[in-house]
Amino acid sequence: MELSLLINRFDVQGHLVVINPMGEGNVNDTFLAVCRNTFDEHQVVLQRINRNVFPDPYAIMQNLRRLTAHAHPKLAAEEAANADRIWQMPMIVQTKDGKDFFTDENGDVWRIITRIPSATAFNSAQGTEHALECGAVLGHFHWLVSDLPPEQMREPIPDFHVTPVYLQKYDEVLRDSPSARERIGTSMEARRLSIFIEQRREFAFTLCRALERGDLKLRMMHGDPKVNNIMIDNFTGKGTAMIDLDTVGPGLVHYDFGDALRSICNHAGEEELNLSKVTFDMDLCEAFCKGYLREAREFLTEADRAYLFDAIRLISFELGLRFFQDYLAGNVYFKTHEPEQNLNRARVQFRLCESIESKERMIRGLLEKL
Ligand code: GN1
Ligand code: MG
Repeated sequence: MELSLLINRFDVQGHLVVINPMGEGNVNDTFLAVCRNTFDEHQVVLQRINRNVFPDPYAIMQNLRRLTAHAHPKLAAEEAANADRIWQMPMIVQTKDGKDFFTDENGDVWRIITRIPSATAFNSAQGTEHALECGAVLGHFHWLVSDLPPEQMREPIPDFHVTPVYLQKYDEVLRDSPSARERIGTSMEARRLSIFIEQRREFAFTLCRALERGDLKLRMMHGDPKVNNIMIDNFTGKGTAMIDLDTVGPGLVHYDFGDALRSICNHAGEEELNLSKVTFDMDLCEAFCKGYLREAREFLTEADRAYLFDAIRLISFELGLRFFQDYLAGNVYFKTHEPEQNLNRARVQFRLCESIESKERMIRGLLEKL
């Protein structure tokens, strides 16, 4: 179906002027639509939910409805109390017949959300002030959802951040796919990554076991808080919103904390080919943690804090493992432009994981002092 016809199904004010692809997501298809009439303009974000990644798009939309119903009144109350600091969250734009999404003739689910205006999501950290704001935005988001009971939300992707499950998928692809075994057999780099994984098998269970023991408890998490999902106000430079809310669901806030840091503290980004450029930046880490703890201190327990270092180390390992597994499986999950891209993404994350490991004492010291 034509994008302009799709827009017409929704209750968007004004006439469509332009609709263009937007963002750098690895999963959903995202477009920015600008609609105008004589006296005003509305910019909205149209997305097709990737059914390959989100097996139940309706659950995603139900979650988004629950999340916004919970968070928007809290945001409004905050604004009433202090108009100097405005936090935002996108809003669902319904279809003309009052639904939260539209299903097309192929069974694809489309939805529209409002765009956070006058704000930018950067693809990499712009400096310590930016990193601090990113931390504050994530901390504030966790505060917003800290009283949303996890049992009220559905799991957007089964076992999305359960690292041992990715180990299992990796083992399965090696067991079941001769071409995956061949890749490891013929590429030295792939073999090196497989050894890297073997050396960290036990470690992969760290957060799950802490949850089983009851040291950590299930809360609401964002699920994908990388740097370009954090919006910064163009005028004030202050963080204003978390976007990309599809993965919000029950989990450990630790994965979010680690995921944000692994993306913010790596200047080289996820696609770097020169591994020597991939390191974990301590100044950005310190700034992020300050911003995060400013907002999150209230609900983080001592036990939570004890696992923060492991979280940073684990998420770079987990993401590297996910990229590598997808490479071995023939690139079926993450979008790619060339066949070795997921292999290279895995190399970057594992190098970052090594950098984090080599800075363990410094990172732990920092986390204790804050
Ligand atoms: C995917 O689509 P995007 O870029 O927002 C992935 C995240 C990864 C990220 C790495 C649902 O997010 O978990 O951290 O790529 N999202 C999903 O770039 O798998
Ligand atoms: Mg995402």
